Order: sequence, then C-alpha cells, then structure tokens
Amino acid sequence: MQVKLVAALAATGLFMSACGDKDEQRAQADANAVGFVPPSVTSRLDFGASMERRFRTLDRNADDRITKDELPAPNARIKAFDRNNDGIITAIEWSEGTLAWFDRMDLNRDGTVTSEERAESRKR
Ligand SMILES: [Ca+2]
Ligand SMILES: [Ca+2]
Repeated sequence: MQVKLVAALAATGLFMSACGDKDEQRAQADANAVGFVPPSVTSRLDFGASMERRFRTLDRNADDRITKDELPAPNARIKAFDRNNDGIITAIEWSEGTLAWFDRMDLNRDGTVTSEERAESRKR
C-alpha cells in the first residue's frame, strides 16, 4: 500500500517536490518505520484452526457449547453466531459463524485475508 502510494506520487512528480528537504524526508522515513505493521496473510484454514482453539478455550466445561457464563464479556460478534437465539453457541454455530466472518473480510474472495483486507473490514 505504502509502496504503491510512493510510486504513484513519484510518477506524478508530486513526491519529489513535496519531499525536497532532506530533514523532512528523514522524519517521514522515521514515522513510517515506527508505524510499520508487517503485512500478514491468513488462510481460511489457519483462521478456522485458530478459531477452533479459541472455542476450546472459551468452552471451559468442554461440553461443545459456549454458554453465557463462559463468555468473558458481552460480545456482539459472538452473540451473532447464536443463530437460533437460545443463548448458547454450539460448536457448529461457532464454526459457521467464524467462517462467515472470515468470508466477509476476504474482500477479493481468494481464500486468504491480508492485513489490508482486515483493516478495510474494520472500517465498515
Ligand atoms: Ca461450554
Ligand atoms: Ca445457539
């Protein structure tokens, strides 16, 4: 993203005129380094596996259901997984819910969610 933007600015000549000053250039480079988040890519399989682990952690009594008392705090996203609204999230509701969540984040439908897609879906 950052690289594309810089390339686009350089191509239009804006980059050179905006960053003529060396100190300014250096300050921008430092800011970029501090705010840098390494890009990550999560596959649907990895996501499902880590969500499965999360389910197991939440399901303290290991009965394959997450009941209200097993949720640390009211959570709208997790509550939405409870499709039949019985206040209990079964393992099936959990896996369907988490995969549907993944698919909503996977904007270009390639089976992976990049950090950019994740950030974009957070904005929505
Ligand atoms: Ca349980
Ligand atoms: Ca339910």
